[in-house]
Amino acid sequence: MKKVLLISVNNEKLPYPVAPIGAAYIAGCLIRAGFDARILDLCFVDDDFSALKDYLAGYQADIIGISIRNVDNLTYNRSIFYMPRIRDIVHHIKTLTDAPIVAGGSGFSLFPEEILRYLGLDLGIAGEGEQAFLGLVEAYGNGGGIDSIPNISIIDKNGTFRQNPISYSPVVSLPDRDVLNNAAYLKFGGMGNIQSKRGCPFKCTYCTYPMLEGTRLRLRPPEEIVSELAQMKERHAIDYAFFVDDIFNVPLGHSIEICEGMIRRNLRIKWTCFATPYSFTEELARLMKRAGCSGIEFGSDAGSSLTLKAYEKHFTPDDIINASIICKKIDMPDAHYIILGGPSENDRTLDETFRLFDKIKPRALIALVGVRIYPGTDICKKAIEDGVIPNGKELLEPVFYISPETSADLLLKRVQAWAQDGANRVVPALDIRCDASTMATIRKIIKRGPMWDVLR
Ligand code: B12
Ligand code: SF4
Repeated sequence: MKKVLLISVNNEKLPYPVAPIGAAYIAGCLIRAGFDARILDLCFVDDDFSALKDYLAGYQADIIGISIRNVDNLTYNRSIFYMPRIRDIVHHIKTLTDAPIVAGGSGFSLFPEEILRYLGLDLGIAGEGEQAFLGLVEAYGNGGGIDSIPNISIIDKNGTFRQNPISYSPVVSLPDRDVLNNAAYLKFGGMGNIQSKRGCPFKCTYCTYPMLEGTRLRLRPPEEIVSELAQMKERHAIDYAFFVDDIFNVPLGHSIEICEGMIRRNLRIKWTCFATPYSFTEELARLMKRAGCSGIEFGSDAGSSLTLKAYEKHFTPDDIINASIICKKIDMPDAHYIILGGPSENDRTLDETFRLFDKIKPRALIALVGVRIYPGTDICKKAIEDGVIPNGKELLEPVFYISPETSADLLLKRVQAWAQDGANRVVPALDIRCDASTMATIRKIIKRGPMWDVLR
């Protein structure tokens, strides 16, 4: 039987360690097809090289998959670029085995060519990995060709990069959680992760999610999701979950059905999710609360209608106010992510944004400064037009868009002054209320779940 080793290289522990559910999806698919698939998770190991050496000495894998979730931490001014460590890991694996190495994961999918070249690899899978990796494993050793397998990224013998067309499977399968170290994630403040759908139909200018998951929503049956949650609790003692959907509350009917199913089964699992203020209703909020939701993270982005339009958001400042009023009314903790300094941002739009969030006073306000620029996004084109980056700029190492109508210095000064003024304001770019020692203290108070809940 062919042996496949998936190596999850992510070891970021902030805001909490995140279990490699993507690799678990791939493992599930391979195991169901009759292969021996395992995960080596480097999140909690002290020494990457010895962990690799020990594991590969005991498990002679025929194919190795590297799961690359994060390229960088998306934080202007406090940027962490994770790739150099991943390159060292790949180089080390090559000294231990001749097995072919295939790269994949969300980070990889955003930069397939750049990452293959950076890591010195010639094979990867961009986007969803289940079907493509299964096809590749089946082809390997049987002399089968891989040209017709979707999503494959290759650097050929002449050094030319080729990307097979990206396809999104109509049905989302199930991850295999037996191959995950669930207990360690729960111990260190993490949660179980679950996906109720894939895809996002919106087209916000900076966002990579529709590129990763497609623009068409692929919904899983609500009953299946509820059963998966029940199994997570019974089999793996997971009592806190995060819906990793791009947006939980779209489409509304699907999220309502999931909550109703959770209430019927009386799961007693706490959970959180990302939501949009668009079409957020009191009925849904109440059901979410009854179903165990302990806090909602809204991707609100800005309080100024001009900035929201510039991001091509699908909602207005009134929708944000409405969502916040609903949360207050039913006592649901709400965190709003805002992105300061995007296209058309100036002193006036900043004032509008600050004013709106001063008025609604959410439990937490997480303010990102600057917009991480990714290839293929509209903001990348805008950044070139506005002269923020030259055409052809390499973007693997993080580069941020800051509106030419303001400047990084000015922006940071204003944000600093504003953030001091409210205990609910978190600014990663300035280490305000989210530096490592504050996070460690909060983690002692909040055993699991998002740490912003502690802010008042
Ligand atoms: C939910 C989420 C979060 C939640 C996670 C909650 C939880 N408990 O799981 C929270 C809010 C905590 C979070 C935090 C962060 N996140 Co986040 N997050 C996401 C999101 C929306 C979904 C991730 C997910 O679970 N997807 C579902 C799984 C099934 O998909 P997947 O992992 O991509 O796996 C598929 C493929 O990639 C592939 N695949 C995966 N592994 C492998 C391996 C091989 C060999 C192959 C062939 C294929 C393959 O197949 C899988 C199945 O189809 C993504 C965006 C997105 N839509 O993907 C961002 C995303 C992953 N996050 C990102 C980042 C950067 C972060 C943070 C660093 C931000 C920060 N500063 O806090 C932290 C890091 C946290 C950590 N400890 O690692 C980036 C990563 C890219 C980058 N720029 O580096 C993404 C892509 C968003 C973006 N900007 O584009 N995140
Ligand atoms: S920001 Fe949210 S709503 Fe907009 S495209 Fe991305 S995931 Fe979809």
